[in-house]
Amino acid sequence: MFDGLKNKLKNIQQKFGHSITEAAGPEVVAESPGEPVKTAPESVPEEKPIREGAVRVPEVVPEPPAPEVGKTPESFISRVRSLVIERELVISEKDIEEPLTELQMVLLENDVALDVSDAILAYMKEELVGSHRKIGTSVDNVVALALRRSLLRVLGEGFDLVTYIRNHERPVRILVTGVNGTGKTTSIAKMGHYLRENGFSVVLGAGDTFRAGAIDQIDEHARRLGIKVIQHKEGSDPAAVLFDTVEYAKGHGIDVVLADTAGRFHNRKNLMNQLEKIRRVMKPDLIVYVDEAVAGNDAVVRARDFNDLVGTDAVMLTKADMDPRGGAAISIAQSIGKPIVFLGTGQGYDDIVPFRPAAVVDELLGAEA
Ligand SMILES: Nc1nc2c(ncn2[C@@H]2O[C@H](COP(=O)(O)OP(=O)(O)O)[C@@H](O)[C@H]2O)c(=O)[nH]1
Ligand SMILES: [Mg+2]
Repeated sequence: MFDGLKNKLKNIQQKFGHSITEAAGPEVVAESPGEPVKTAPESVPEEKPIREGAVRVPEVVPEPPAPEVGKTPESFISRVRSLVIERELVISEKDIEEPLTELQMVLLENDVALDVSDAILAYMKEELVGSHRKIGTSVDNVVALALRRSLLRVLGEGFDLVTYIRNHERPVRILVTGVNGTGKTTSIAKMGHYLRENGFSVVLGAGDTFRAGAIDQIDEHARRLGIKVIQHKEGSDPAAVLFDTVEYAKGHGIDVVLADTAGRFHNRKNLMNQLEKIRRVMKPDLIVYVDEAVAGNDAVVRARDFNDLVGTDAVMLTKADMDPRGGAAISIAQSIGKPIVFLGTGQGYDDIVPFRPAAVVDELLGAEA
């Protein structure tokens, strides 16, 4: 997932590190390179391989290191010093101008929306420009932490569907919207499976009545999962099917209604009118907009469009498993101001991951939680 962007971000972080280290000069590397080493080995943190994004907690002072065979304490200390900021590090905007421009290029090349890339750059400046006093933290870690925080700010909070349902009156009515082929019906099946595993009962509504194949498709998913589906004939009014689905849920004490819809109609205006009618009739508690991560910026533009026209409460991004760029996943929440609820990560029913911003950033920066 997002491998292309991940590798580019690794390079960019190194560039930030170089630019900052160069600008800061010998101060960062050592207090005074020629001077005898004042610090005794006992007080120097143990050297650990520094991984991008791994933030060393300064308070944890490990056991004094046993000098390695064949290595003098001096060479050990100087190696540690080269990784550690020994005193206050002051970063000016000019110091990071070049890597910032490169970062923006990388973000745009990977389909991050322009306004979101601007926001990330502004956050990076906010995080980095100024003075840092982080004894025991390497320049690389200052950069990694800044990038981590900047990305977290644009990713938003996510949306915990299980908690939402727990705190909500039943049945919870979830309407799924989005254009054709993005994975709506598959995602409904996955959500049904996920919710049942979390202890909720579910009924599906076959609201894509535009073609017979769509009804057969959701019916087949429901059969395989052993979930009830309410369906009418091809060409019937989807609002009526979904009304019946809600009535069924009420009558049978079902916790959640998952309502499928058509992604296309005779024309766009008709589709929007149809969705508007469904909304009036079934009164959804949540409208989940589905789009595919691989569509990149197109997904962001469409999401904005659907949000403006029929409303959206949360977004599910499918096909994240096929997306090397990650631009839509990074941009969509900030662009439309609505959280991502799930990522679709494959074609199996288990390939659904609740969207946890911290986990996505860990994935992007190759770090542990
Ligand atoms: N690789 C991958 N394929 C997916 C994912 N979600 C859906 N698909 C596939 O996308 C295609 C279209 O899905 P469908 O549910 O019919 O889309 P709909 O027209 O929006 O209802 C199907 O072949 C699905 O198996 C996903 O997360 N990853
Ligand atoms: Mg469908």
